[in-house]
Amino acid sequence: MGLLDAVRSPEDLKKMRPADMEKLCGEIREFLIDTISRTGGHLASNLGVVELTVALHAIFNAPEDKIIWDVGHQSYVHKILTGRKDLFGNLRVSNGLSGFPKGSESDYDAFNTGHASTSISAAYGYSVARDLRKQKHKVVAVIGDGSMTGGLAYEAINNAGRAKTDLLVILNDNQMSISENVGAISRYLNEIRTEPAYIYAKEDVSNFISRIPLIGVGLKNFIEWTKGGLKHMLVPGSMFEELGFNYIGPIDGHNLRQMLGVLRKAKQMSGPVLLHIYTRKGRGYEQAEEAPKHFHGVDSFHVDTGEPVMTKLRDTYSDVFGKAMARLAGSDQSLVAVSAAMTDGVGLGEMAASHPDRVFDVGIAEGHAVTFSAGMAKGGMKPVVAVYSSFLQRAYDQILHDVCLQNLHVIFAIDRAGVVGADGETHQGLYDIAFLSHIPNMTILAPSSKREMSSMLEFALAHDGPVALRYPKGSASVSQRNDRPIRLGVSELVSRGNGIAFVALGPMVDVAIEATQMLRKRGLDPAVINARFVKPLDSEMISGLEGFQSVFTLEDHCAIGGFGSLVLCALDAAGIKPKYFHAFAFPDKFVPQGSRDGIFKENGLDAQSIAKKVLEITGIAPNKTKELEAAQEGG
Ligand SMILES: Cc1ncc(C[n+]2csc(CCOP(=O)(O)OP(=O)(O)O)c2C)c(N)n1
Repeated sequence: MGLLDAVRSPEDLKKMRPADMEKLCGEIREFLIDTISRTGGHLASNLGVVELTVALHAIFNAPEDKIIWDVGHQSYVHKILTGRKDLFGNLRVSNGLSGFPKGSESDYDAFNTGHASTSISAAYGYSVARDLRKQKHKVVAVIGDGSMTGGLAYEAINNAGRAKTDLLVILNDNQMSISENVGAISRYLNEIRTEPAYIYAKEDVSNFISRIPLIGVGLKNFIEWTKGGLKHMLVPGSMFEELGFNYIGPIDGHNLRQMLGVLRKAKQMSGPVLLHIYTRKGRGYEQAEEAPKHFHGVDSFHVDTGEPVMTKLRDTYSDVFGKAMARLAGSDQSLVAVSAAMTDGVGLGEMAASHPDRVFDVGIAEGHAVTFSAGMAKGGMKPVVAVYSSFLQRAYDQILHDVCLQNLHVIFAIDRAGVVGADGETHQGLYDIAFLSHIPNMTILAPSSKREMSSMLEFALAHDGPVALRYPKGSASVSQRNDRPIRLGVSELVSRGNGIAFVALGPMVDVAIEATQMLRKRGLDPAVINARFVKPLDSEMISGLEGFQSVFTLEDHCAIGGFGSLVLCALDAAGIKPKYFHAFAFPDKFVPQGSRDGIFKENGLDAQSIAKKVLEITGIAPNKTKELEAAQEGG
């Protein structure tokens, strides 16, 4: 890796000749493929932005100039070029290199990202601040065509398009979101790319037209007379022009020399500029070019075949959900499913194949997904919005105002609730109970096993009004214990006990059972309750807690506004005051990346830490942790 090893910062890049930069691009691709094949991560998107990133750092002067990566999953090349290449061995692990831009990691990371469609808003904010402070640096937002399906991008364009401020937006169009991109804007971009009459840049249009035999000169005059009219036919990107941006493009984003030239020019232009480039997701690695969806985010894989090193997790909650949806869609013609650009991720692939007219990918538009579903519910359908917990944060008002206020029967299938692991802070699903449970009319459940996942979905479909079903990443527990039917606001007693009660939610039921086994070896006899419902809480179960000296709640959610706080309020309302109460939940801080097991352990939420803490709280042999460890090893 001769050239790449010599690049410690963008300054080294600036000294290179274009021919060497081209070679460097090849070395970067090799490095990405080799590294990500071992660490896992976002491969295809990064392979697609190699020339773009090299050209950006060659022409602009980061960190003075601000480069903002939308979503940020494509920022690996930027990290490699800004002094972080040697940290890639620890990509996405605890205390390692983040897979997303992070200001705390480097000054070159101008804005933290992880969720889509924020870059233009942030860049416009940076530009306005620069102007007010009479500074001179440049601001660049890099946004993919997938992220351009998110409404926030248009709010920013609408706002920035009227301003005179200098701002460069680079639209990296690879026709892919995670899956194939969807929607009318995507179609519009494709038309720009493929229409042969379209030409390189708007300012060449007059020359182009005047060269058309016979009519050229007359037509040119006519266009100058009716400026807006024919522009739509002949000038690419007129939609952006109408919105106040100077449009440049479409440009081949893999042609490095052309990219250098265009960026040099764009840097000198004043006002808002939109540079539209087209690239290939997965470029330079055959397997990724052929299956960009699969290589969007991957676990470790064999470079020669592209096959994963480890076998895929089986029976994840998403799989179980997806299978149940496909089955139920066959018998219930009113069932529809909505996804915000994550059809496969949430497990809806099977239903999309068997019932394509009833599965809707609305683009990266979670707010719209919810209100669109509210409309369908009003119209007599039974919508299930399947979305990751952290992305549902986008749709709080739509849930409250459009669904719950009208008490509509919309089901929220909240995937990746709890800890997600390697993606880190931006993706943790630790807040949904807090932002949903206070909304009137909302029912919230959490399955603790594969079996409960299906039966809770069936319950949600049969119930009326808004229902949220939250479940985690990873394989669903195969426990057979949950055989009693799901009834509104009724928990399940897993095992009777004395003195101590564990009230556990969703996947934490298995953890409570494991902690109980350890504590039994210490002579304690905790009861384990599978709460099933966050809301309404089981009032009989709450009354039953009166008989326990210690009550402990367990959840994969933050403590503030979480399940434990709801149980504590309910106990208080019932006049029950256990001697000891503790909510095992995540503390009031953002939870960084790591393995899921590691994160639970670090936060004292694995069975062993819980058992230890229970002993501490209840005052039983607080320091004899060795015995507890031995008890665990002994099974
Ligand atoms: C609000 C939000 N919803 C969903 C996602 C999940 N997600 C991550 S990347 C991505 C696709 C982005 O496509 P694009 O912007 O075109 O980038 P590309 O990977 O194609 O370069 C999606 C849907 C997200 N990060 N944020």
